[in-house]
Parts: sequence; C-alpha cells; structure tokens
Amino acid sequence: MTHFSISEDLLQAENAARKMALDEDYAALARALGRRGIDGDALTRRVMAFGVAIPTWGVGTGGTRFARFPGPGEPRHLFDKLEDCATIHHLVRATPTISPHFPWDATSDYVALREVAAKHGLAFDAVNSNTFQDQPNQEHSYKFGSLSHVEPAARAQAIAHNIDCIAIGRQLGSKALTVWIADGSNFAGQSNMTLALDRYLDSMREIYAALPADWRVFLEHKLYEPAFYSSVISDWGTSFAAAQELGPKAQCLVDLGHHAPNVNIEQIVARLVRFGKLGGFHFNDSKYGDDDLDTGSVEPFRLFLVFNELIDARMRGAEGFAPTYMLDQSHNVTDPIESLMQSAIELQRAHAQALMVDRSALAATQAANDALGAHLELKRAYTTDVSPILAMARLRAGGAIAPIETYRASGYRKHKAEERPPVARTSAGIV
Ligand code: RM4
Ligand code: MN
Ligand code: MN
Repeated sequence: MTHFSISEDLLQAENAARKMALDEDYAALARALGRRGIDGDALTRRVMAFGVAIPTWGVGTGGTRFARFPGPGEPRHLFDKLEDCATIHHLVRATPTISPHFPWDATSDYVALREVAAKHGLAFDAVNSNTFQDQPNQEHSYKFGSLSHVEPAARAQAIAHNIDCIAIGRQLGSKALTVWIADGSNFAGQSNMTLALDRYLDSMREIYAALPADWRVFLEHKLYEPAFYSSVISDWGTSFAAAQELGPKAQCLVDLGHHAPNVNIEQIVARLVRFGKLGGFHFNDSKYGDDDLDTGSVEPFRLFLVFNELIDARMRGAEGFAPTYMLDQSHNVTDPIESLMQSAIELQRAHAQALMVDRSALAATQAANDALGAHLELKRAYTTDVSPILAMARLRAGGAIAPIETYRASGYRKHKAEERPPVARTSAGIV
C-alpha cells in the first residue's frame, strides 16, 4: 500500500495563496523592528536555526487515567509514528529530531530504523527509559519502585533496562539518556526517604558508568504522581544534588509540568544554568500539575520568561550551557499532529521574543533599580507579534506559511484513517 504524504504541489499552492499578505506583514514588522535597532532578517535566521524534538509517544492520542478516546488514523507502530513526525517537520521545519521511549518503541533492527528515519529527514534525540510500568513477562515488578526498589534484583533489572536503552541509543545516533522514575511512596512511613535516595544513587552510578564518553544522562524530577506522598526525585534540588554526585555527564531535565503550581520555573532554569547542570527540557503546559497540555497554551508568558533566561545564558556564554529541547505532551481532545505543530510554533515564538529583548537596556534598568523600566523591557519584546517572522522562517526553510491550515487542506488524517485500520487497545493513556 502506498503511504499518503503531503505533496509539494499542495504545499506550494497553499503558500502561494498566502504569500502576498505575508510579504506585506513581514515588511511592516521588519520596519518596526528596524526602528528598535533589530534586524528582522537576522531574527528570521535565528528562528530557522531552532529545533525541538518530537516525543514519539506524542503523535498518538494519550488519554487520561480515566479513559482514552482513540482518534482516526492513529499510528499503530513506530514506523507510522515516523511518518507523522516527518509530516510535522515537513510543514513546520522546526522539529528535525525525535525522542524515542523504550520499550514502547522497541523494534528488531535499530540500524534499519535509523535509516528509515533519515529518509524522512529525521534524527534521534535523547532516548527515554521506562521503569514506571511492568512489561509482559517481566521478572520483577515495579509496583514498589525501580531504581530505588528495596529488592536488589528489581533494581538490577531497572539498571539493565537503562543500559539497554543506551545501547539502542548508540545505534540510533542519540547522545543522551533521559531517566524519569515513578519511585516514591504513598504513605508516611512507607519508605525510608534517605535510604531510597541512596539506592537510587547507587543504581544511577551503574548507569552513569555505562555512558559513552560523549553522552549525557538527564535526571528528570517530578513532584508527585504516581507517588502521592513522596517522590524520590521530587524537585530540582534533589535532581541537582544527584547530578552533582554522579559527575559531569549527569545534568537535570526540566519538564514544565513537574512542579508545584506557581513555582518560579524560570528561576529554576537560571539556577541550573548557574551550576552548569541544565541538561534539557520537556516542554508542555500545565494548569494544575503534570497536565501535559500543549506548550504555550496556558502560560505563554512563563514560556517566554524561560527563554529569556536561556538567551541570557547564551549571550553570557555560560559554561556548560547546551540544553536539548524536547516536547512532552499528551493529546486527548485534539489531533496530535496539529497540537505538536502548534507547540513547536509557540516555542519558536518564545525564542524569537526572547531574542528581541534589548539586553543592554535591561541591564541598565536593573543597575538603576528601575523595576518597572526593567519589566517594560521584557514586555516590549513579549507583546510584539512575531508571527510574520515565524511564518517567513518556515517558508524560507521549505515549510508551510500556515501549517495547520495546510495540514487540514491535505486530508492527511482521512488518508491515514484508511491506511491504518484501528487496532484493539484497551488501556488508559500514558499518564
Ligand atoms: C512522565 C514524565 C516522562 C515521560 C512520561 C510518559 O510524567 O514526564 O518524561 O516519559 O511521563
Ligand atoms: Mn517529561
Ligand atoms: Mn510528565
């Protein structure tokens, strides 16, 4: 069966219909930015250079703990997922990499997988291990933990899985392992919090020792869920201390939904930058907890403030600063392809706006204790509509001026619904 893909003809036609309006809007914005001493074309080039990895699990409908409502034409296996990721990148031109999750993405030939991905124009970013679920025929259960389990045999199994993930990642051309564990406790007294962390560190030391020289390991913290009383790697402080003990290849990963409500995430980012321990991000958005909502859909200003710290770090040449960017979203009520395209665009937007901050004016207001003046420097950038720059960046990179409209016009999902008959799956989502 031939696999439908969005044709260049359709893309060209869709772009042609919007090109004149874009040229006008782009020229007007470039003039306005010019008056502020900002080179619009240079900004467009910076936007074109930005990339974020798509999580392979993000192209399927996630669901909640309660239910999963499958959508038509969902990917049935990894190769379908690659097609969807390629479609996203084709239109948005901001997602050249994918971040796989094992064993969800397990396959028999990883060299072949890498080649198929490359044919789609995709490379692999960090590999994610999974010791938060039991797999069929697994010898030791993770019901009471994995890397920090009280039983050495369960820990050994979780360690071996992470080392397997590194071996797979090497074949895929990946350079990092992301470790998130669900370990923790649900009752006061259930777990010795000190010894649980000790066991985690001992396990992580073994995984760390298996890292190739040019690899990093990212420790992903999360305040709660599924452990509701205490999580072993609950916050950035624990993550930082653990990364520090492990060594230079260990860094911290910030998932935007893994903090208590109202926590100042941009300050956490600044702290991790300061200590050379910012490894990367899982971008998403959140109202209450680990909601895994679309990036920039709830708190776009916070996203901008995170990028403001990142640009500040880059401009200062902060030591050890090389974060990787990944999305980590779960889509329950939207078409995942549309959500992921929109999220990538929101990241480009935050990035472009942060690049527009007049850093020397900001520093001057800060030095003069001009609190409102400093705030206005940020707001000036944040309130500028950079949409024409983002659209021009996509167009110049060969993508779509209007990715979601073009995607809808192509009938991609309808075609996939025919190509990919639904498979029986009863489980809830990935939460
Ligand atoms: C977790 C965490 C991990 C992700 C899983 C699916 O809450 O965010 O990064 O791999 O969900
Ligand atoms: Mn995550
Ligand atoms: Mn999460």
